[in-house]
Amino acid sequence: MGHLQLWLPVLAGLTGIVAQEDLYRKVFVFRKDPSDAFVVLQAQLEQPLRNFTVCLRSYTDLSRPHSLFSYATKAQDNEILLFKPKPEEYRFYVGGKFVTFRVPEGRRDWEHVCASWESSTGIAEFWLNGKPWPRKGLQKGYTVGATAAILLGQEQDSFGGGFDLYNSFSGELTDVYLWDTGLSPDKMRAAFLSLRLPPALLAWNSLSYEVKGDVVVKARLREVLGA
Ligand SMILES: *[C@@H]1O[C@H](CO)[C@@H](O)[C@H](O)[C@H]1NC(C)=O
Ligand SMILES: [Ca+2]
Repeated sequence: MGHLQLWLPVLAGLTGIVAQEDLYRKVFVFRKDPSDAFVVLQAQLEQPLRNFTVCLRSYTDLSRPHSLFSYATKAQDNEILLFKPKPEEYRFYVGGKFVTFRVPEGRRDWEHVCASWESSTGIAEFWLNGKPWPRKGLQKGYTVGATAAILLGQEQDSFGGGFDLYNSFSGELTDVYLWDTGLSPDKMRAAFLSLRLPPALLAWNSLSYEVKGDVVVKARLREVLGA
């Protein structure tokens, strides 16, 4: 189980006891499809974001649309969103706008994604299994709000709610990180390879989270570096 701390969340409406835990070699199993379950993540955000990187690893056999990472503010439900409308496409939203990254249809294996964004240029990077895709751009000059509801498993259409069960995630998620910087190519590779990473706003090895509904923390069944 590792190191466990209990503290009270500050986010109104998402109350309860939050565990802070080292989830090394563990996964969240979202057991149902469709599902109303989700996991609330607590990040230490002190100021709006002008740069960020989000990374995670997922394993699913879903072919319907599903959300991977949903960061909503009161002003914008799709403030940061990683969404997979179909197996061969990722959508990366910043401030309600999105760019699309077409990917080979998965081999039904673990997929590692990192998406980063930089306000000064609007450049969005998308890395799949340690490899960068052609960069795109959106929302130059935008600032991502710091007061956020950050959820795994559901796509928010309002702050902390407004779920469509047919956009829910079903399967396994692990290695979730959020940084307030754009990661260097070396660190993007390190995230894919599960190597040492810079301090993060959300880090899998000290994750403050709260499970809501049918989500189970389990050990990994095998190594996840499938690519
Ligand atoms: C965001 O990234 C740009 C480009 O790397 C950098 O110049 C800027 O200082 C960063 N801003 C913040 C607030 O971290
Ligand atoms: Ca939404």
